[in-house]
Amino acid sequence: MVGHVERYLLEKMEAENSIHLTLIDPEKVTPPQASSIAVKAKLSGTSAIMVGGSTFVSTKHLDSVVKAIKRTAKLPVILFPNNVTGISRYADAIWFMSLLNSVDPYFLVGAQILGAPMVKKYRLEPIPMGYIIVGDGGTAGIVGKAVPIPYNKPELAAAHALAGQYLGMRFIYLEGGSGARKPVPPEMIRTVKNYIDVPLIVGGGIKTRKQALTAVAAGADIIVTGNIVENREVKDKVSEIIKGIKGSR
Ligand code: 1GP
Repeated sequence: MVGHVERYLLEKMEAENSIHLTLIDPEKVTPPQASSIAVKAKLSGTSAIMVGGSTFVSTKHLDSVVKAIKRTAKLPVILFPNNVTGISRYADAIWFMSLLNSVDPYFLVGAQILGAPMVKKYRLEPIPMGYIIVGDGGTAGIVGKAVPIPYNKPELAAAHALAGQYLGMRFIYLEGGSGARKPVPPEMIRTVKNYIDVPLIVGGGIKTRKQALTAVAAGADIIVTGNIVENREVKDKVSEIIKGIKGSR
């Protein structure tokens, strides 16, 4: 059941310990901008491109963004959907995710039921992932009707993560919220990592090499950055973060 993209990620992690994924929010870019960000991020050593945002984007625009990235960067494109409207037939894979601390069944399993037939029809590779919103939660927390787990309750995040693993999710994502003032703290990452055996993804508010290094040293297997690629310094910033990741273990 493990598909090409998941195998690629696992092999990369095996070889490099920790890896970096670049998140592009289709609402914030034109297709040429997305392609330029992805090409620069690839040159800096990012392993794949995630495409998704917290609010609505037209499928037509999403398709154009994904196609532009695929054409130029030639890296796997993994959808990071906030709803069924985040599915594009042109991507390689999709984080088939459940927002584990949402109070709304729609974000736990409702959107997934609506989206599953489309994932099959488009032959997208589903990668099961448990998504947990922590800290102040940001836009994703509001849109997903989450009860964000406070940073000082790492054992609660760990309980959510372990439940996700026991339910069969093959990745766990600790989300501090895009543009979070404070990234997920190392104590929370460490506690969660000690509980689970599946790869741990950490994102939200990581802007510097030091923050990336701290997250990886605490146990993050995959670091996701989004906001920092939305400005002109994309290459420098992503290189800096990746140097932090590679110099860590
Ligand atoms: C958001 O975790 C990601 O879903 C990335 O966050 O945009 O703050 O890098 P940033």
